[in-house]
Amino acid sequence: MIMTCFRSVVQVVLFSVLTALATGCKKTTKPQLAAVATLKGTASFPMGTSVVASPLSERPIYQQTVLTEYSSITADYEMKLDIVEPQQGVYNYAPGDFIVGFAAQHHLRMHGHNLIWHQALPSWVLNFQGDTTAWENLFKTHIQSVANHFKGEVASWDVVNEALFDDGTLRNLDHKQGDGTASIWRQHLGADYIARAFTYTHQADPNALLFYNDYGQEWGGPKLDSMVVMLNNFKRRGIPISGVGMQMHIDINVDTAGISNALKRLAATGLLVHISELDISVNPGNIGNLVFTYALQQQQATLYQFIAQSYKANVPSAQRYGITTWEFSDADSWIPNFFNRPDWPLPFDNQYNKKAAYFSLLKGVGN
Ligand code: 9MR
Repeated sequence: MIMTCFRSVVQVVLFSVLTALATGCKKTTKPQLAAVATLKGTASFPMGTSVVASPLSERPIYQQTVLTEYSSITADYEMKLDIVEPQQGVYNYAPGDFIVGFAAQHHLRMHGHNLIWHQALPSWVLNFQGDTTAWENLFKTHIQSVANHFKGEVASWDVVNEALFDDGTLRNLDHKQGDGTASIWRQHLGADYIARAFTYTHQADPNALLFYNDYGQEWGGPKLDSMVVMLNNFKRRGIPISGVGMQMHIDINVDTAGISNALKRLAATGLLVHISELDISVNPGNIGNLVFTYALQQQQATLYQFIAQSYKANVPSAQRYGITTWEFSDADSWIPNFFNRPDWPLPFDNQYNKKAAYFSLLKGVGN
């Protein structure tokens, strides 16, 4: 009797001690935090942003956001002709090298931007005097020097940027002389210079994927038509082109059917499709004292989600090169400076906080 009682007491004490120990153990185990979703962790295709070297090296929140959210980067301007060759034969690769070094160190895809553009040209190019052969030599030397320098470090290039006028014809100096929209390349090199730019780039870096990059495809009409004709023509001729970039500098009044139509038609070329410079302006009317109201925030957010969903719906997965925004914080967007107006086009606000646009983009890229 005494023994049985003793045994029960021991059992109760033992049970209590074990329970206490177990509870104690549980208490000291840290609760598992649910991982916070990120753009790159959620999308099944690369998520990119353009970057500038100085904030990337100097501003911790900028660098941290790039590393947390994105798997691909593009340089805003550090690889353009006016920066890499400010004077003929004088190369300045340091800013571009910093960005490609950052990409390599953190295993980010590096998208090169750009080799041939009618803007961002230094005066030595604008004032260059020479015959057709001399121009061809300048053109080829520039392309191959830059492609060769970044070879093995960039995955891809925007080889030619914005070669078409909005009416779908090729930019050239005869068309709209003097207003800055013409192309000195077309003037001196003839209409087929775009194809040759691809061939020259491919000779210098056969492993890089080569893109034609432009804006306004979502308008449909002659610009999209001409682009599709040109891309199909390059494919038929065996010109080494891998993809097309749809910049998508759009605003909240955009016709969404135009976006889906453009994605569908560009995907039908069989090329990779990159949404390459996305931003969504909320102040296309240039209103000086505009307030970024809740309604505007929601309107913008809905569009970000729509674009991601339309991209998935219209571009087959094997052709999705990814979605890249042009910078990621409103603090660093080109739009307020360029148009001299308040605007809030990107997924992060001026303080690098996530906006409604961010959460909708995140929802849109997920499955
Ligand atoms: O955002 C870029 C800005 O910082 C540069 O000063 C400018 C000139 O190099 O280029 C801007 O980027 C443009 C891009 O290269 C092509 N599509 C339009 C972009 C905005 O103007």
